[in-house]
Amino acid sequence: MDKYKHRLATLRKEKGWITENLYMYKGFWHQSGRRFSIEAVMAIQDTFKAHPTDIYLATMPKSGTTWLKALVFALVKRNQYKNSSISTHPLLVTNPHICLPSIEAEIFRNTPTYVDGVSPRLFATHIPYTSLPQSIIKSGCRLVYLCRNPKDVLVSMFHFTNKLRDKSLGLMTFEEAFKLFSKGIMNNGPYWDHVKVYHKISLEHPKNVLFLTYEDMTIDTVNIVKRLAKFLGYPFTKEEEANGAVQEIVKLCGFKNLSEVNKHGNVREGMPNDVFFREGKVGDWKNYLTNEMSRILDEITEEKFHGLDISFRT
Ligand code: PAP
Repeated sequence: MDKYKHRLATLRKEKGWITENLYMYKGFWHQSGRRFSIEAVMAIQDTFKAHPTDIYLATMPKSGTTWLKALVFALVKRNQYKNSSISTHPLLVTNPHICLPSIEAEIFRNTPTYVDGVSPRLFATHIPYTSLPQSIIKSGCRLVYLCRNPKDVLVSMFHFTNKLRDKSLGLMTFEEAFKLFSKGIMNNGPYWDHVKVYHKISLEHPKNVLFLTYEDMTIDTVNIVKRLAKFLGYPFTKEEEANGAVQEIVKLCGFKNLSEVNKHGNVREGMPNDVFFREGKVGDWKNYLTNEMSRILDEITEEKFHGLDISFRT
């Protein structure tokens, strides 16, 4: 990580959420000195090599990453765990972030899991499309992008931040979170730019990039899971559908089940399993945003997404 430290001095800096500062790199804000950081992005660009059979899940933080990781892991590995006793399924004993790692965390391990990974290798990332290593872009692999209503992302990130924030920074107020978010300042943000680039790529490469929303996944879970399975090359057979295999995966990966499994323990030191499970609902923002805050975010969203077919069901 230290190898990239000297580059930070030349970058624009802003107030951070979980960490003291965020740095602007290739049009996006990144924290420093830990996983999911500017150093991770640089190290990945330098060393990571994608395989054409890889599957990537890309999200802005707090857009449903944990849920999507669970669903994709369960879908792709369903035959592997078909005959094991149901209680030994990894998702019943382990956090989805362990089952399906993020490259920004793996890159700093002594032996990253992807070194000997069986095909297809499954990875997640919060890295903006424009900063992904060329090998991911050019390898022809499949990528699922999941986005969520910005107001719920803001609220979710606000809570996550106050659970994990450096103690020296004190608690963040919601007003502070709102101000930073609406200026685009958040790790991997601006939110709108992150979404827009992946949306554009999904239109240009529909066979390689699938664009989903958390809201559709919540409202229409079974159909979205079937669509996801087909896109990834693991469609459900008629027999599986008749036997309730889709519903089984939906239940296994549902908020109720995963939040129960992850009540205790840690993903790693300082990162409790339960920090990824809060409400799991669409529209919790109504409990936090004033009318004025809501109006401002609506205006920004309308302006940024103008002419694009990006909307969030309620
Ligand atoms: P990450 O990007 O840091 O990995 P991510 O999983 O995207 O976090 O965000 C957590 C959000 O997903 C939480 O939303 P909330 O704060 O509004 O409640 C969390 O509750 C929600 N979440 C986690 N697992 C599920 C699930 N199985 N179904 C629906 N929502 C979920």
